[in-house]
Amino acid sequence: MKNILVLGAAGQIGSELTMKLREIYGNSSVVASDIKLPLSEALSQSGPVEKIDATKAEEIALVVKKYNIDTIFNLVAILSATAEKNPLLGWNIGMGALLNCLEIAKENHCALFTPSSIGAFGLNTPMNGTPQDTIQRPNTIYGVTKVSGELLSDYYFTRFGVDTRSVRFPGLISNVTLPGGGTTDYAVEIYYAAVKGETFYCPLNKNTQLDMMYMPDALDCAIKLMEADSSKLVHRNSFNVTAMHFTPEEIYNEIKKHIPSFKMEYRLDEMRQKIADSWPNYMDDSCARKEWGFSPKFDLSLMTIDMLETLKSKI
Ligand code: AKB
Repeated sequence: MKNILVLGAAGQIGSELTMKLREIYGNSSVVASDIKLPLSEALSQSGPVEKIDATKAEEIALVVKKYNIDTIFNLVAILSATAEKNPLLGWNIGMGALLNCLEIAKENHCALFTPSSIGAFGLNTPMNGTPQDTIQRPNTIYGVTKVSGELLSDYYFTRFGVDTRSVRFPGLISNVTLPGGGTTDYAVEIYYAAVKGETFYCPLNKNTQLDMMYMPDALDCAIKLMEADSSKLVHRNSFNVTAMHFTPEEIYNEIKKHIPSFKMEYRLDEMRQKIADSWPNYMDDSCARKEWGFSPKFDLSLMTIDMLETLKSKI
């Protein structure tokens, strides 16, 4: 990777991935873009910034040519719960941006990273130890776009030789930019409530177990996959990756070890619960570990220490 374009740089992943890429590959080599400017001070002051609406192919193409881009991180998506409220928007944004990226990557010989998600699975997928290759019949529009995206990305690789790579991210927990409209967002919001001394109202029931990952591991994961030796990749779109799995009750109890006065109550969000119930309890990510050395560092306990320390100094 020499010249990199990040689409969706203002988002939960983009805001941190852009800074990490700049640290590794040099500030001027990483272009941060989003549909709305200005970006944060950190992003705007550390390197090039461009305004791009990723559903407009010509806007991406212009920037790809201007900076001689060889790698695109396409982080444009509407998360599961928001997409479910506006399915057409979810489809148009997710698939529109992806198709544009695939075509532009084909024409300009770029490598392309596009996250998939645990949302690419559905009710008839094996829930425990979900295999890399298994039934994918999601019942959400978010999941439908993710499966379609995986298939299209593999198609562009086999048909046109475009270097497409992807992972099925679990819920991502971070302390820089809040996610928005996801089903797993509760696992971020709970830390903010704990540090602010507020009662947390959990939208999922106490037994809902889901895969999760701390943002530093998610960033390493995306970069490591894009740097991986292509001849070792048996799979491409997309690899199961996970770092931990827990229920709301388990994360609550972990936080209580540090803040014993913290209180959580359950206030179910029916739509989010339905979505979460259709996702795996935990995935088998052995292919990612074997094919490109995926190895996350943070478990629930280490992540909780780091999240609480960081948020205490931030809030
Ligand atoms: C969501 O909850 O929609 C996302 C995801 C797991 O893809 N965080």
